[in-house]
Amino acid sequence: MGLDMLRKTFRYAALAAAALAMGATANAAYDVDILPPASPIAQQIYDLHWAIMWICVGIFVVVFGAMFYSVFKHRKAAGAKAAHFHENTTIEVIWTVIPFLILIGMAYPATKTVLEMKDASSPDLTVKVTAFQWAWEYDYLQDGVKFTARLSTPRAQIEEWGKKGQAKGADYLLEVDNPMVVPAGKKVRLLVTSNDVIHGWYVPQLGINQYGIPGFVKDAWFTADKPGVYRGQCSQICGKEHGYMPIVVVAKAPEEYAAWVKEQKAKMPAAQAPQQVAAAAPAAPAADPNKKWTAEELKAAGEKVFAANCAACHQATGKGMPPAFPALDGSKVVNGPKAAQLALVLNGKQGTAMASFARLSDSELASVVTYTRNAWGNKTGEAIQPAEVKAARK
Ligand code: HEC
Ligand SMILES: [Cu+2]
Repeated sequence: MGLDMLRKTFRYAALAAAALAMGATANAAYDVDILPPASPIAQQIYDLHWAIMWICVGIFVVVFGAMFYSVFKHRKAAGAKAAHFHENTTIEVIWTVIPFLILIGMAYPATKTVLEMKDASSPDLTVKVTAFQWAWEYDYLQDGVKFTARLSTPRAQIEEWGKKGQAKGADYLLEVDNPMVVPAGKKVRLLVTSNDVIHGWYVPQLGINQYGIPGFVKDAWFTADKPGVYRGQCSQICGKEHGYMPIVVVAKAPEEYAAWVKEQKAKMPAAQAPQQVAAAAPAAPAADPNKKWTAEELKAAGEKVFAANCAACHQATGKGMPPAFPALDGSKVVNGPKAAQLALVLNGKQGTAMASFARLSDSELASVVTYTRNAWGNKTGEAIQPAEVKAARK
């Protein structure tokens, strides 16, 4: 009788395990799983996730099986008599040692992965990632490429300002204007920091979720297994646009990556003309705030700065998206005294989406302000010099 019962219990347990296993396969078909890993660390995390999941399932089956069996076997209705005993050293040792071994068995591979995650040594390239409310800046330290990535889907489309049900792709909150591009198969080290509050650089398929903390530089690394597009988001609640600072990493074949770097570099000098010319000039140029730029130089550079930093809200046409984002074309502020406009761009406006742009360099700010004062229908004819920006910062 007892043996028979035991056999039955085992049969049920086996059935339950089979049902669970089937559930797991069905889940894979319905995409109930963590995202497919695309880097060695992500692969390890994925494997750990499932290995530990199955250990838990095993423990569940054994513990609940034993409980169920005992309750059923020793039920009063079947005439069971309770045994009276206190303490059983053997069983106490067993139920201490077995869980201990299980824990070690899980902690050992998990610790190995954590240590490997933190080993960002000997990378093939290093990218400094700076978080802002609400964008990411990527600075390729070796390749000399630097840009900002922002959500590219217009607000009007996200919030369906026009007609309801506007077409939106599946990734409409996971698209950026300038994705981070990396060579596939190479070890990329990230130096993650922040300019304002705590953010998190989180790309699940690459196995990274790294805090960006103001005043600290944290490192992380990944190697994208193969070319592809990997998406993520800021993982720390960092303010009201937290949900709108996606991350897109595009892994390309190394040759394509090299071509991309070349292309980016060709774009860079224009955007940074005043700054770079200053850096190239002989006598302590960076310290020479009196260098004057022509209005044309400033406007040309300003257009690029505007496209990278302002156009998402104020639009390339300068028409903005009223009422949320005012037009700069014809704006009273832009056509008014330049000091007031500069102060607004430098300090932002509390409580609105117009953030402080003090992080831009003096020459970037000078050029973008000059540009807006002389673009579209605005014709102030006034240029603003980096030296004026520098003075206004104080
Ligand atoms: C995240 C969206 C956003 C970005 C990016 C942005 N702005 Fe603004 N900007 C605003 C909003 C919103 C206002 C209106 C603030 C208010 O309520 O007064 C504004 C106002 C302004 C105004 C005053 C316009 C007026 O007529 O009142 C100027 C000038 C301006 N922004 C310049 C810039 C410049 C230059 C940049 C790029 C360096 C920039 N903005 C980037 C959202 C943005
Ligand atoms: Cu953030």
